[in-house]
Amino acid sequence: MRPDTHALIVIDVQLDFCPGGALAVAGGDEVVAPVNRMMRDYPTVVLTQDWHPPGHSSFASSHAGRAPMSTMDMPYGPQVLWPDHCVQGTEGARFHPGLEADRAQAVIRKGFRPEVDSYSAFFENDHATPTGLEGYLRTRGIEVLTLAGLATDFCVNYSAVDAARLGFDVTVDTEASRAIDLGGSLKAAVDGMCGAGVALV
Ligand code: VGL
Ligand code: ZN
Repeated sequence: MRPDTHALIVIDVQLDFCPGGALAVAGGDEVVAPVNRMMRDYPTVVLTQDWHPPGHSSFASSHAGRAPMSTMDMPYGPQVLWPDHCVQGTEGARFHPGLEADRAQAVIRKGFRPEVDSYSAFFENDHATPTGLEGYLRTRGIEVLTLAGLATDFCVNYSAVDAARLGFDVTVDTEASRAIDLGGSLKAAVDGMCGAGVALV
């Protein structure tokens, strides 16, 4: 068992990001077994859950004439427009049924504000609005984070870079993560994480 200062952050292991889901990540369901194994080693486990209201501004369907996977300028910067996914209360928003979600002490839901997306577990995509996860971890004395889940190049990447900037010691477990890889986004994410001091194993 890891020391009490360590936590595992499991990013968005939800049905819509698994094969057959609305925004399926190739091999997304393959992270379930390694994540379950890792959870046994950590005294603190936090799950994140992408949790959008219907008509969310990150959905291509919310913008007339816009195709999924295109990019749109938002007041907070460029935003990829996604197929509708992880709508609050729907089957696709549920955790993968094989995920041992009962092991988690906290679940952070994100992306619930209609006008801004939230890739990171720490801040919304305006890079300013906190989710509260930093406070949760700090008040519990946690300093060392391992991240795993979906997707390596979006939510895992943004979460890892924010965590490193906040001063946490951060490792991403790439075997327990899978990427969307949209237009070179995986390479950019790996470079960005390495530049921010995130360890990739
Ligand atoms: C994610 C795109 C949109 C993710 C969430 O979990 O990586 N990607 N919403
Ligand atoms: Zn989303």
